[in-house]
Amino acid sequence: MASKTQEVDERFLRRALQLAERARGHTYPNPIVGAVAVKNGRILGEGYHPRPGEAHAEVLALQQAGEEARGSTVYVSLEPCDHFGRTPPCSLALIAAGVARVEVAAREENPLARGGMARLRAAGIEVAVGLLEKEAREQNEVFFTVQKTGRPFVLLKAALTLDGKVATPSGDARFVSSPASRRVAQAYRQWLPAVVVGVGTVLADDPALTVRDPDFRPFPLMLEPPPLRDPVKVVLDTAARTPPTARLFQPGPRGETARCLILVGQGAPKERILALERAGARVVELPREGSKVSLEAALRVFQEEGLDGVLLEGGPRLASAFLERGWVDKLALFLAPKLLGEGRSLLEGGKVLEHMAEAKRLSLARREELGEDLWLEAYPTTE
Ligand code: AOF
Ligand code: ZN
Repeated sequence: MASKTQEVDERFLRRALQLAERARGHTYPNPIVGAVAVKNGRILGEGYHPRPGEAHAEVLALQQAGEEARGSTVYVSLEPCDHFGRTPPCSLALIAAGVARVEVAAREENPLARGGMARLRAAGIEVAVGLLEKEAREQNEVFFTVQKTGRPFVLLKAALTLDGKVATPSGDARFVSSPASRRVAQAYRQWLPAVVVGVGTVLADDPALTVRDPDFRPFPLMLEPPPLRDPVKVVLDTAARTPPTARLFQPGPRGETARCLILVGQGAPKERILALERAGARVVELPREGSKVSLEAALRVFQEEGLDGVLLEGGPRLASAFLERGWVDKLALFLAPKLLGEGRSLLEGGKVLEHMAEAKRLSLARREELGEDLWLEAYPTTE
């Protein structure tokens, strides 16, 4: 049974995780981090890291607490940093403020920043780690995946009929899932820095790829929605067939123009590239792999552009290519109670498997009803 002090610690630590959520989608390449300074059961200061280059969560919480921070416990969702990055080390700020105890949810894994807990302990501060670690790691799964794999986090999102179809044979996909599902699906666009589609999806659906009216249920720790912002819009388009009049180039619901990145294959027609640039896109020519733009080269562009996480929104060939290479980190699927028969599948063009035993296995992390639809989140299991 959890002790009374553990219950108290968990409550304040949860508050730190909730504060971090206020900046979801705004901190890349940094994680979202929240901190709370507490003395005698009373919150003296709270903070969260709002965006890269700005103050860290602990520093803001200490600032708010002022002199009172001496002798306090600071609860923080991520191990305090121990490096001079764009801002000075939080470890030194905590030591200077004279805090008595630091309770950390998840350990830092950025080799440049880690070491905060060791420095605090060496300065005689009591440090505990591991409470709400699972929640804290999940909250920053993009950040932790990038640290681990050295490539962007990829989330495959799709709406399917019960027979696994995402569109009719002619490509009509409007709409598979209900409005309630589509609002939840939009939250993923706010979370990840970029949304990626194949040119086939642009030609078939002409999607705007904006965040309009999201329902933030994917993030249970979120108390209030963060400021809305659109993701960078990326099209994989070997022959530069994206129409310059496509909706994705148009200003979003808040009047802003999101960055558009069109990745074309070497030798794509120059006049089409120019037309896309005139429409406001940045066009990058990439080597081909077979008849398509090299996905490895595309991932490198995402990295260079600071796009630490991408939302794959179709189509089936792109989804299949990413999955086969082992580059899909998570899936978010919306299953509508419909049957289509012939149609486009979630995955197409991949290796044909002989035996059921070879099927790609997933571990389900969420199964929820969303009106009539079923909402699933899953992780490919690593065999
Ligand atoms: C913390 N508290 O609130 C955040 C941390 O360039 P800087 O100085 O902003 O450092 C960024 C790195 O610090 C980032 O990559 C991550 O490892 C850590 N983020 N650490 O103690 C915070 N946002
Ligand atoms: Zn820091």
